[in-house]
Amino acid sequence: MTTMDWSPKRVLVTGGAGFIGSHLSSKVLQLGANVTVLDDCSSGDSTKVPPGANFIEGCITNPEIRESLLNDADVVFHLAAIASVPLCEDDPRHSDLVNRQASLDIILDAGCPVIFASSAAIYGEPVSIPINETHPIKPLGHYGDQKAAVDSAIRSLGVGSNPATALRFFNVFGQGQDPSSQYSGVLSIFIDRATTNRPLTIFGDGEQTRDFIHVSDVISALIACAESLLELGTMSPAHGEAFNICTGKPVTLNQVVKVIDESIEGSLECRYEDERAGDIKHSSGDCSKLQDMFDWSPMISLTEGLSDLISNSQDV
Ligand code: UD2
Repeated sequence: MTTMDWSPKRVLVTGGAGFIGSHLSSKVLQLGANVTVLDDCSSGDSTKVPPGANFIEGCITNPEIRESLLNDADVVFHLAAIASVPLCEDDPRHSDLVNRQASLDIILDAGCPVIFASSAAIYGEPVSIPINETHPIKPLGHYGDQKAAVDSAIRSLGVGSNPATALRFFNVFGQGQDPSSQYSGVLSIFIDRATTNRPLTIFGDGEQTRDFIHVSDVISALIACAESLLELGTMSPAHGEAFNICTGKPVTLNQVVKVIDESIEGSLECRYEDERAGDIKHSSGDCSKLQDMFDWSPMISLTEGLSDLISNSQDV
């Protein structure tokens, strides 16, 4: 779907050793770009940085590192964050430094387009479903507050700034998501357990809904926005805007379990436990803004994405 020649481009991926960032770094390398990854490996893993990328181990809060890398970039994908909601709650001062302040510095100091990883967390408990980009911004905790502050700053940029856009990720899944933390995405946990004959734990009645989007569709959205900002600058329809990155096809956890059950050999055991404190019941996004503005559509269905994850974990 790419229309641009990436070969002369210098691409900075903050958080490029993480789940989404490492997929993105591989893709832009394949497109021929010169890629630099900045990651402090607090949650990322340096072994995920693709060969061929220039890897700088450091934090986005370090002004010298930030300045020197921004000076050498033609486009920045800013994905680095403390993405764990409980970690942000435990240390709001530190998470504010990383998720809000350093992010604002990157957006204001970059002399080039910035594509920022915002989050569906900024919507809080939905008041209407499906959630479109005009839905009220009412985050429930520090993580959502910090993402909302940067998202809002991007939306207030004028034509005199550098080009920037915010992509609000819903529940991203795919190969390479670490299942080992209790805060990992539910699909990586479920697949890990289902393929090792361990029971799944469902918090609540399993009727909560989520809009799961495959990481490869997230990457194509990031690239579509980057190309538009690179080509048109602040005249790009993405500049100063925010977009939902989702499928518009929510599923319940019980439906997810059914798909996994049909895809694995053997029987799947599920245990129901109390609902997780602070959980949102329904999350379902509307992605028509991005679809209408760019030639983008989610391509990988949940069933395809899950069966790919299952076959890969069974190959290991
Ligand atoms: C996502 C983000 C979170 C924050 C939040 C904002 C991830 C991993 N988390 O949380 O960072 O942005 O959205 O709304 O992307 N569950 C089970 N069993 C398990 C694990 C989870 O039943 O073993 C349930 C969990 O209680 C929840 C659902 O699965 O109802 C999805 O959980 P999640 O942690 O994958 O994602 P979510 O949407 O709660």
